[in-house]
Amino acid sequence: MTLEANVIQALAQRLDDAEMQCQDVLKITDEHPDMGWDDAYAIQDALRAIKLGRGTRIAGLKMGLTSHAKMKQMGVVEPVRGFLTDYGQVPDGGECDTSTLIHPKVEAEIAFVTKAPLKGPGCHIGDVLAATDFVLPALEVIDSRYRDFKFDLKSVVADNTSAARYVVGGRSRDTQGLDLKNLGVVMEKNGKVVATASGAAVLGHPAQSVAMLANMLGARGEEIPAGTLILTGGVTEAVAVEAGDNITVRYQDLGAISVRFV
Ligand code: 0L1
Ligand code: MG
Repeated sequence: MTLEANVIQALAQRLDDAEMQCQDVLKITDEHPDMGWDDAYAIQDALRAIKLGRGTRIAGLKMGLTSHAKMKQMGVVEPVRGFLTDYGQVPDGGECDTSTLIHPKVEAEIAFVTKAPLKGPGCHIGDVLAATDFVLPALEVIDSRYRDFKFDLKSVVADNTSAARYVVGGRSRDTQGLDLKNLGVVMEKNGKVVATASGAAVLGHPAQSVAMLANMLGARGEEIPAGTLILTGGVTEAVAVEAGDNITVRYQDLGAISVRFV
């Protein structure tokens, strides 16, 4: 760690204020170019503690930057992880209020809900599938608190990986008989197809993302508890949205989910 505890706390407070006041800020590595990954996750932990302190509940976990192409582009060897909040949930078919966001973008994702704890190191796809209760179609609304979405990876980790809102719904399915790797996804914006993908876009198989999360947490002596909702990362690119847009994502074998931006 290179940052003092009071600096970590102040940076977390700055990011929470930016989110709560919908006011963008400059990426924090401009001020702290030598901060490390431990500092970045310590700021994310402090951000979580600030939210918990005012009564927010943690509703799940997320992985970000899980496509190999995006990781290569960003020069990282590992995806990033963050957390989901209770206030971030938008019902399937519901409205997402853009006045509470800075510059939202949507990503189609596949969500897992666990029925048994998962702990790394050594966690693999087989462990994940055995510990999965069901999978759900999901849509994440990301909203970087950094001006113009301009950040580096350490800044984005501190900013809870741009987590903002999410929708889960559609048809929940047991993973038995479901080909998650080849599961097709079509995203429509205002009735026009804007992105298509398959589950393999996430680390070759979306369960690999959950395994990686368990291994990342395992390195800290933590685990994924039973009953955890996990967003595994975008299968599609992130698509910018504004008030008036309707997003529908259709999933092979998992139904469809939609959200309207107001
Ligand atoms: O959920 C994600 O994949 C987002 C990770 C953070 C990077 C971004 O905001 O695009
Ligand atoms: Mg995402």
